[in-house]
Amino acid sequence: MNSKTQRILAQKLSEMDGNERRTLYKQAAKVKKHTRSKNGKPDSLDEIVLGLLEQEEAIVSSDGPTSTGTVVWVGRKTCRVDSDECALNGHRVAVGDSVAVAEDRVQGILPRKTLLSRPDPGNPNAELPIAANIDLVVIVVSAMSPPLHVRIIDRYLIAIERSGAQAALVVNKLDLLEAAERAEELSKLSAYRDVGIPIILASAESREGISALRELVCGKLCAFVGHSGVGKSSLLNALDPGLAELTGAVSEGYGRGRHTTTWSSLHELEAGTRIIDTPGIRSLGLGELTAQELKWHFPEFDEARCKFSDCTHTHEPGCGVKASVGRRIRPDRYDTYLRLLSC
Ligand SMILES: Nc1nc2c(ncn2[C@@H]2O[C@H](COP(=O)(O)OP(=O)(O)OP(=O)(O)O)[C@@H](O)[C@H]2O)c(=O)[nH]1
Ligand SMILES: [Zn+2]
Repeated sequence: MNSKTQRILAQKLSEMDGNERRTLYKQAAKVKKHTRSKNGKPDSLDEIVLGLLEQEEAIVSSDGPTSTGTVVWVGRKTCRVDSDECALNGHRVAVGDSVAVAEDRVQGILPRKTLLSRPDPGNPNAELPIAANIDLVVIVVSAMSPPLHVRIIDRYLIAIERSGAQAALVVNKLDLLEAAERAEELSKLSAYRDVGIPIILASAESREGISALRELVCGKLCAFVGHSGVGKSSLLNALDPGLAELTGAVSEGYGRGRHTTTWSSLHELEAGTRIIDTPGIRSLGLGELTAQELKWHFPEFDEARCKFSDCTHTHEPGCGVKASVGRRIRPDRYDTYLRLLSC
């Protein structure tokens, strides 16, 4: 970055408050983590920050009167931006996106803080957006009925890690466990606790843990994920009785074509807390985890340049990935990989 661009950046940063600057640099760090350099020389954090600011300005100052808003629902050709229906205009928007709109047409997508996505089956290098700008993904499991399985947690964690959002774990239906059984069930989660993922023990039935959950989601854009029947709707209902009715309406509305436009996939709780609920989020982590998908979720393994093309990175002597654990590859990421392989 030369001194002129440094001055431009300093000027732009001086017009922002401390919070805005922190958010911007966090966002830039995520961009840096998920983009590979084209010429072998990665962009510096400052260069990425400037790029994000310029991208935002270019979109907002495009021709004609432009407003910005949040995408609350996405259809095939249109989306809803706050309460207005707009043409997608060729943009691949996701629920949660901030977009610029002019004449009821999306003009551009503002830089995303986070992006939950899945690999495009037709193109291994492309991704299909599921939801944007989510701050926190709450993984819900139940202590019993259905019993606690950790594999699904790992499936969600790799997707959340890639998105840049925070993860938290809620163990629901604690009321179904005898006090003596608690310790044994919860020992299954020690690996997650050790890496600092917040864990809330809860019961939508007895309301244990509900105030801790409310505190956790407060002011954030969240998604609740988990197997069917673990109690996601019941927990949302415990947080806000009006909300569960809305989410119920959305799930019954799937596949009803254009009528679904009257609904929103983004629901507001008290204190600016918002919950995204879409078919894409509901199907996250379900289905077979293919070898290609596993590879897509661990891009840092590629950088370790294991010299064996068909290596499982588990027991092979001389494996480059194993040699990088604790250096280029975080040990907890490698543990997640091993758990996913062994199930
Ligand atoms: N004992 C007990 N039952 C619960 C609790 N939370 C939910 N349930 C019951 O578990 C069942 C499933 O709850 P839901 O809230 O519909 O689960 P869900 O995760 O939203 O399920 P899907 O909508 O299918 O994804 C219902 O019969 C609830 O009454 C709890 O804390 N304790
Ligand atoms: Zn290897």
